[in-house]
Amino acid sequence: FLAMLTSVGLFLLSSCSQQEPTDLTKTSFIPQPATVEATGEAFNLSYATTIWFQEGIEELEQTAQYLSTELNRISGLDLKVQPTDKAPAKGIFLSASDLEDLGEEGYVLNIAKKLIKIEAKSAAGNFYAIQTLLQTLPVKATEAASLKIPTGTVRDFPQYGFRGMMLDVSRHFFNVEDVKRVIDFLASYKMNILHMHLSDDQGWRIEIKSWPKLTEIGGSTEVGGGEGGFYTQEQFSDIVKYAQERNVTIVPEIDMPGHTNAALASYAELNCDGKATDLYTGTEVGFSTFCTDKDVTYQFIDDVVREISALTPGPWFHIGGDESLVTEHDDYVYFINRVQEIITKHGKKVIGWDEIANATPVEGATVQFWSNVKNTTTGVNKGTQVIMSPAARAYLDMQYDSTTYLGLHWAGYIEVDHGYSWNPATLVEGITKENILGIEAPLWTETVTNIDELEYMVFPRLAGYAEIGWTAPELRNWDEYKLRLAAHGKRFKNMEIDFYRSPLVPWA
Ligand code: TNX
Repeated sequence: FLAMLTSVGLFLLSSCSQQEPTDLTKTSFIPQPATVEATGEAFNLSYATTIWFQEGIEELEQTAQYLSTELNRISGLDLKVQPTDKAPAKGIFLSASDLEDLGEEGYVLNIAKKLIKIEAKSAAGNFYAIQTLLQTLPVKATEAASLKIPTGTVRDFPQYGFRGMMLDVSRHFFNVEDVKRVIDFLASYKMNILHMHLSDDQGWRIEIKSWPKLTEIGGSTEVGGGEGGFYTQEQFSDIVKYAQERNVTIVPEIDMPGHTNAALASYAELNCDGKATDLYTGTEVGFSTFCTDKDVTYQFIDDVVREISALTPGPWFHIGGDESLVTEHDDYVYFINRVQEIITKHGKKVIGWDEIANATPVEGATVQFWSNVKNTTTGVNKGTQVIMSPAARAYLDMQYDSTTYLGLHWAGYIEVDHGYSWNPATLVEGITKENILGIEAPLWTETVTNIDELEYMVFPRLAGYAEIGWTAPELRNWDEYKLRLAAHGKRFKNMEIDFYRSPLVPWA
C-alpha cells in the first residue's frame, strides 16, 4: 500500500507541476561522454513507463531487467520489461544496431519527451547508455521532481577497452558481498574489469578441489593474524555471474613463482627442501618461491589453472610474476615460460606484472606496468600489450597525503588531482596508445581490513580512473572535473560510501 501511495504521489507531482526548461549538458556525468546535446524538455518517468527491448536478443533482455531493477529501486515504481519487434512511440527502448563509428562499446542515448531510445552495437553499449541515463537521476529518489529526465542526445564511446580495478583479497579477505559491492561501483562508472589477486604469501583464497589444503591451510589466516577466508568454487561462480550481468569481466590472478608462501605452507612438496613453510601474517615481500625445477610444481599449476579457468569465462589469466626476489634469474625465465604454456593450453591469454617481460612473452601476452619502465618497454619490444597501473598515479593503496590513516606511501602520495591528471598514452616514453590495452587501479590490502576502509581508499579516486580509461584526454581537465566530482559526493553519500572528502574538491 505504501509503495502504491508513493507511486501515485510521484505520478501526480510529475504530471501536474510546470515543465521547467532542462539542460542535459549541465548533468555531472562521470566519465564525461564524447558528446552531449540538450533539447531543453523533460521525459517524465512514471508508473506508465515501459522498458522495451528489441525482440530476440537475449542479452538485451538481461540489460533491460537490470535497468528495471535500478529504476524501481530509485523510484519505487514497478516498471515492466517487454520485447518488441518495432520501435515503440513511448517508453524506454533498448536496441542493437551497427554504429560502426562508435566501436564495440559505444552507444547513442536519445532522450525525447515521450521516448528514450538507446542504440548500441552490443549489450555492453546498451549497459553504458543505461549508466549515463542513471546519472541523470538521484541514487535514491529523495525528491520526486528529479524523476524528470532532461532531453537531448549523448553519443559516446571509450578510449580503452580495458578499464579495471584490482582487489587484493589475499592480504585481507573480502567476502562475496563485499566483492559484489565493488562490482557495483565499477559498473556505475563504466569500468569493465575486476582483477582479483587471489593468492599471495598471506593467503590462498579460492577453493581448488584437487589441492584442498590450499584453502584449508593457506586460506586460514591473513595479515595481522585474522582468520582469513576463501571462496568456494560455487561462491566464486556467483561472483563471476554477478559481474557478467554488469558487464564486468573477472581476471583471476595466481601470483607466482614469488608471493607463494600460502601455497608453500599448505603443501610441503612445492618447496625445494620438501618442508612446508610456516604460515605468514606479516607484510614483507619477495621472500618466497615455488621450486622451479620440480615436476610437481607444474602439475600443481596445471591443476590450479584448469580449475580456475573453468570458472572464469573471460579471456585472461594473470600469472603475477612480480618481486620474485629469491628466484634465480634463469629459473624465473624458465618458470614463466613454462607457466605461459600452461595458460595457453587452457585457452587463456597471459597477463603478468611488468617483470614477466624478461621471459619470452607468448603471443597475445600483456604486461601490467606498475613500476619498471625498462621491463615494460622490453615487453612492448617483444610484442606485448600494456596495462597501465603506474604505482605513483594509480595505486589505490597509496595515501592521499601524510595524514591519511590507512595505506602506504612507497610510491608517493596520491591526492585526488594527482591521481586524475595524467594521460596513459603519454606517461611513459616509448609507450603509446597503440601499445595500451587499458588502465587498472590496484588496491593492495596490507593496511585495508574491511569494506569501509576499502571505500575510503577507493573513493573518490576510482571515478577519476574510470574517466581516464573512458574519456578522450582533450575533454579532461582537473578544474572542470573537480566540479563534476563534487556533484558525485551526494551520490556517494546516498550509496553510503565512506569516501575521502579531499579538501581540493568543492563538495556539494
Ligand atoms: C608491491 S605492485 C607489490 C605488492 C604490494 C604492493 C604494496 C606489485 C606487483 N607488488 O605485493 O602489495 O607493492 O603497495
